[in-house]
Amino acid sequence: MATKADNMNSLDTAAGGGLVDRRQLLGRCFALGAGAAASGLAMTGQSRADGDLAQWVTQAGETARAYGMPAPEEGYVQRAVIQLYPGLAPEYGFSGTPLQYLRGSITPNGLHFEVHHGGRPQLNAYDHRLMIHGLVERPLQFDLAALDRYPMVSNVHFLECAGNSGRNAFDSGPFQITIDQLHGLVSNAEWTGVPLSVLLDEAGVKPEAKWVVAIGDDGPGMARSIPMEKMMGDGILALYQNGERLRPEQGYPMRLLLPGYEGNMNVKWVTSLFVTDNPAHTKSESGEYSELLADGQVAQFTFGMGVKSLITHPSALMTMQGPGFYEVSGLAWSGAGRIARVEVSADGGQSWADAELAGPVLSQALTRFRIPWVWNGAPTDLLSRAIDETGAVQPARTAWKAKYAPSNYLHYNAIQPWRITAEGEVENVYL
Ligand SMILES: Nc1nc2c(c(=O)[nH]1)N[C@H]1C(S)=C(S)[C@@H](COP(=O)(O)O)O[C@H]1N2
Ligand SMILES: [Mo]
Repeated sequence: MATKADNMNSLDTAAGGGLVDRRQLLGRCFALGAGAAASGLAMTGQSRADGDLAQWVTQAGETARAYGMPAPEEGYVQRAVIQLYPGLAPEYGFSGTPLQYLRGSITPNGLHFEVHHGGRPQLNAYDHRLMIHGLVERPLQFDLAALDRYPMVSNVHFLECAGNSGRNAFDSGPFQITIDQLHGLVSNAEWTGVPLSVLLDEAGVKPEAKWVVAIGDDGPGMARSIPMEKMMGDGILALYQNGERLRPEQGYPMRLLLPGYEGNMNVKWVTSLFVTDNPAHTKSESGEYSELLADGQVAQFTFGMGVKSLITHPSALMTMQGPGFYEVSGLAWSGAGRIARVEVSADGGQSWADAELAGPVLSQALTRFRIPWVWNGAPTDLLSRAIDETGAVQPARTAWKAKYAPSNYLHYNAIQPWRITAEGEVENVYL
């Protein structure tokens, strides 16, 4: 059998720093497992060094259970809970998806990120109503039972908070925190629900109606004005998340799902859709979610999230297991459509190679990318850069910063470099 050195060091590189074309891996021996002869027999239940069978193969196992849970060994895979004002307002906070532990593209429901401005309301789903009123022929009211009879669609889409990754905008950084804390306010789910066009058509939108003001049934009264074209286009009244009912954290029993639009417009626990001819300029859209630009102007309605990618593996505060083979893996997405390409650099941006995209590549959805890498043990910087189907390219941090006033941290989508030190530590850096 070929040795580790024969195999991994003789690969032609796809770009500098040891990036490899995936096709070259066919038939190669990775030599990452432990030799059975050298390390002794595995201590599984069936084959133990002492010849005894373990208890779990000689006795009946656990019975079937009504709702499944992850294995106890995986119990550490949890959201990173962050409270902005712990003593003062514990309900204003969020929890980040642990991207460092996930290797696919769908976010399990228990790990979908949360942002609550006033905490998760303790509402009763059976009493909950959605009202469509304002500039309509027939004001309508729906409960969950009525909505369950409507035709539905199922689409996979990412959701990202406008403030995600915002800590990287601060010059007081780069902060050495794990990726769930830095970039965890993005998740991806299959959302099932009733197209908003079906409900609005039934109410009969008047010709002069151009906007819909959506309000949630929680304390802070999240209210956002949404263009009628978006509502009538691909907007969904989501009732299900990855096949089961929405989680309470995600707006149970019903929320808006506006593909590609900044998180806060996806109003949770939605109770009112007020049809108007003008935007309402609510607090959420006049101050809270508007970006101060470099020239002193304010961008008020920045609905779509930019093209973005992150290497999740390896990522900040991980420790490499020594030189040799790794798969660099991450996520890319764009509010404007499909991801066309993700380029990865293993030499600080001097050279780039295309990563493989895990298909099907869906519009406005997280897309997993992967590329083989042989790390030679020397310090280097790993970067990824996404390009979407409209041709938009993920910017470098300096280009992103140049667009905005120094205080802005919203819509941060710049390239994230991870520094690999000689000791194999992974650090957050600004390039
Ligand atoms: N009613 C209501 N809707 C809301 C919020 C809220 O606090 N109340 N938070 C918004 C914000 S800022 C974001 S980023 C998304 C987060 O959705 P998630 O918690 O399901 O991930 O919900 C949005 N919808
Ligand atoms: Mo948000």
